[in-house]
Amino acid sequence: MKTIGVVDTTFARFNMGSAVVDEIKQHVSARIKRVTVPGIKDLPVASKKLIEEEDCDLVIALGMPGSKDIDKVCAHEASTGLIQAQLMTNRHIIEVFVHENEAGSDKELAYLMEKRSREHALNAVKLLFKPEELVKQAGTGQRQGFEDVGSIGM
Ligand code: RDL
Ligand code: RDL
Ligand code: RDL
Repeated sequence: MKTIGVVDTTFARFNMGSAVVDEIKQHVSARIKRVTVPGIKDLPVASKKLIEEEDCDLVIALGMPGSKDIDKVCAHEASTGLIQAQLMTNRHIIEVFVHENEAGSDKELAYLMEKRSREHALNAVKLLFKPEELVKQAGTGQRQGFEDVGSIGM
């Protein structure tokens, strides 16, 4: 049985991890290892530990960069760390970030955080269990959260 790691943060304003676990369970039977860290800069090592110490085949890393400039720098650093952890372990870490200022209200932010988390959970399931389904979606302008933008050609 495959193992999926789920790591989220206490900094985020919506429980992204729970949305992901719920979504995964609707599609496949997989072992799930869940941990929570304070913030996005703690995601890379937590993800690497899930892969190396808990034998996860793939990790979904979830977080909410705040709206200040310092938070954008923090998000870039976290993202770089997540990519480095993927290259060190040769495993996918699906980064699910929702920037606090992508939404215009708390209600829209909650909607976006849940929707993007669930849509990337489905991407993770496809990567791990049915990668050919992603090939079918090549070039189709998929987005996570708000509307897909669509294809402009073949
Ligand atoms: O290792 C402890 C903290 O440094 C770490 O949790 C950081 O990710 C916390 N953090 C910031 O320090 C910051 O300036 C976060 C943000 N911004 C942010 O926008 N989102 C976070 N954490 O999840
Ligand atoms: O690991 C899952 C995603 O984080 C990853 O697929 C990203 O590459 C998705 N992505 C963004 O998060 C983003 O802010 C993409 C873009 N922008 C982009 O401009 N083009 C992409 N992906 O192909
Ligand atoms: O085209 C509009 C948005 O997709 C664009 O503004 C993205 O950059 C927003 N975005 C992020 O900022 C991010 O950190 C997205 C993702 N992650 C993501 O994983 N999937 C998205 N957008 O569709």
